[in-house]
Amino acid sequence: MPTVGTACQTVLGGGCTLPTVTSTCATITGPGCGVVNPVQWTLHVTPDGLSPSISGGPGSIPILKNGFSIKLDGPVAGQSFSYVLGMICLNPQPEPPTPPEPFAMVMARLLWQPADPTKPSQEVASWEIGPVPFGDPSNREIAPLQGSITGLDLLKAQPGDTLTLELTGPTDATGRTLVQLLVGGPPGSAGDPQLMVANGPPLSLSIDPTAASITVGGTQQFSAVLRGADGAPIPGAIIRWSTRPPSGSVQAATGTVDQAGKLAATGIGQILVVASYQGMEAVADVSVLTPPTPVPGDVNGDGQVRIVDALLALRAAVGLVTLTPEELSRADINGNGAVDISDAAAILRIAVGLASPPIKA
Ligand SMILES: [Ca+2]
Ligand SMILES: [Ca+2]
Repeated sequence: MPTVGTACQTVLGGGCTLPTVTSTCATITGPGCGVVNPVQWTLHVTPDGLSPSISGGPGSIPILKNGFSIKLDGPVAGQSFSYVLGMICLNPQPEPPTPPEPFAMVMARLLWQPADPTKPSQEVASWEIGPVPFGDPSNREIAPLQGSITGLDLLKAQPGDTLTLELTGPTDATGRTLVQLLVGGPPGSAGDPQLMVANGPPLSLSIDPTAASITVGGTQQFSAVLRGADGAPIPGAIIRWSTRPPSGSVQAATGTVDQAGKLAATGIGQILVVASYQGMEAVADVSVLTPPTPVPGDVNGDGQVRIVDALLALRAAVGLVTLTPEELSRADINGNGAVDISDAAAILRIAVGLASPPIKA
């Protein structure tokens, strides 16, 4: 199992195309390629909650008891997480006590609420943040407070579960909050409080089948399985499906894959079907071929003209079965647009070797 990059990805299977540069995390694909990624989620704290991306302008919100939540869209592997929170101390006091007391401590809790209402909310971590130093509110002195917590296990978290960061701050004698949280601003700035969750055990993604050959107009169902470090499947992962052309000079096929993993091919060539999960990919290589030339008399389309084809035509001629347009085309030997007794007889003669099949344009 080659490892690519610095603990970026571990490659499973023989079909992976390795990048030439291995110093950075690169996209690794290939037919049947399974890529293992240590998943990492960066969640940004916004006034409305946790978000994978930042929205809104910079601002600050008072911390009294604030809950910032996000609904997970997939399982999260987690053994540790780190946090960076930009805190502002509202300093209403004329002078801090001497020596300064760490008066502005903030309690933080990370809660996991399963979507299943019968399962209780679990506290996965709790810690104290601070002391938030005194600052001049007009200067907005920001204390970026950071740390990490280990021992989380969110591997069993499922899509639809909720992760909540709860911050509780102190108040002064009048009940006014003493600490604000700076939110908004560019990623990585002091105004971008964030949690990095799920720097945990690797997951792997596999696709089945890893290669397929279908004809234009045909479909192929694919499935993808996410596995944990122990190899056990993790149900409920939301896999994204897409296609892309193969690398190289081969002809690219056309087709679309739906979000249930079913490919519908519309043009001949090669096409890659890609299952994606949190930056991981598993890729299948698909050949899209021209449909075989229909053989006149081969009503059931198995490639041979046999007595069973004649019987099928006979049953269609007397109205016992209804043929598909393709079957009808192959059964209509005399080309009159319908299946009749004479077609059945002609097919029978072909089947027993008394006649040769007509050449059909
Ligand atoms: Ca046949
Ligand atoms: Ca006919």
